Amino acid sequence: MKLQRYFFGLGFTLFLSAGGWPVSAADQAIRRAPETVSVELKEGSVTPDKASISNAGKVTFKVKNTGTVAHEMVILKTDLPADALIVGEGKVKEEAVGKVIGEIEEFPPNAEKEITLDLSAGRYVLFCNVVESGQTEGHYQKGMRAAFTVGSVSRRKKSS
Ligand SMILES: [Cu+2]
Repeated sequence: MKLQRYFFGLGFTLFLSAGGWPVSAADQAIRRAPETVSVELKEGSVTPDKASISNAGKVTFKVKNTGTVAHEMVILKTDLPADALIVGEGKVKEEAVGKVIGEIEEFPPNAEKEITLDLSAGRYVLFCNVVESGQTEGHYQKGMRAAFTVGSVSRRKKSS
């Protein structure tokens, strides 16, 4: 029948213009392109190439130590500002200030490590929790920290 063929043709055209098999919004969220965040670690700083990503999901952190001593990177979920984490004996008290989602253990200069994490929307702090022997201040206190945001989380006012 002519009309049936018309509808079949129309349906097929819509199918193609929609990009193939339809997927639910939830599936699309899971399948969003994997995010990659490059991070540079060195004495006094943690520098991600982006401070936020727009959607929750898998994130690969490619972390390079461009400093001259060993560093590590902790990914902590917390609502506290990056520079306001509680410190004891030079170290951030991780369990007291948030939830550790992942960690790249201490690794040497000129090396690169990566970690892939499934991050939910929210605020994070990326920091190094190394304390060199004989030092009272850890790398975190010396500036090795950066805020990182996932999803549409309202901006925190900058403390001045
Ligand atoms: Cu460090």
